[in-house]
Amino acid sequence: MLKALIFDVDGTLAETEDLHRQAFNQAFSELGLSWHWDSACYADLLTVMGGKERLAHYVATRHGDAADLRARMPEIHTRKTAIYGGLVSEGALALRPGVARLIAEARADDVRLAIATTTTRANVDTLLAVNFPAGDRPFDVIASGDEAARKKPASDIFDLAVRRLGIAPSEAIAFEDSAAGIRSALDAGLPVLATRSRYTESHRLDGAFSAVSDLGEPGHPHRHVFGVAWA
Ligand code: XBP
Ligand code: MG
Repeated sequence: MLKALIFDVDGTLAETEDLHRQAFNQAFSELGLSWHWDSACYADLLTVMGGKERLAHYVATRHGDAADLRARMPEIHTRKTAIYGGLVSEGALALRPGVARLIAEARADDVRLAIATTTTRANVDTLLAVNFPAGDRPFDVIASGDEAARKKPASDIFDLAVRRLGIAPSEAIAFEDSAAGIRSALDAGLPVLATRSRYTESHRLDGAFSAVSDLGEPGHPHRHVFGVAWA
């Protein structure tokens, strides 16, 4: 019996990655760094999950892992996160098609809702704040960022979400947009429904039991779009 839906955030709940990219570039500029990540560069860097880890990978592979640059990474990522929060709030970043509908229907059927994401809790809270009223946040469980010892594709963050839900992985469905996220959810024992996003168009979705362009597919009653009746 389906007891919970577990959502990834970036690329799944909302198309956030280009705002992350813009926030990184604005932080670089404000901190006097001449770096600029265009879309193609960022798509390549997105193979590394986690903004801090992505930054470290960039410095190590493009700047010889220079000690002075490595020492500045916490400052850069903190500034980036602050800028990203402003961009999401200002732009009132909307949820992807069908997400709000599915969340409302799950709640109506007492199917619990959780988040399992690599991004920071601050970023999750900002996205939820612009999409749900303060007193009516739909997620029972939020597992995010550094709560997991290992970032996706390791299963840690989905394992944590399942533990906090107090259910068996087979009693939930995970929603993901990236190959690394699908791997993470599968290794946590979760069936996965994939919804490719702008930066994961080229990703292989091996292992997902279904892949749709987005959750707003017209004409698919939610109970059957996944081939899984939920109650
Ligand atoms: C996607 C990520 C995150 C974001 C950047 O997370 O890998 O690192 O790209 O956010 P998910 P941070 O798809 O699991 O939601 O800079 O806060 O890491
Ligand atoms: Mg994602």
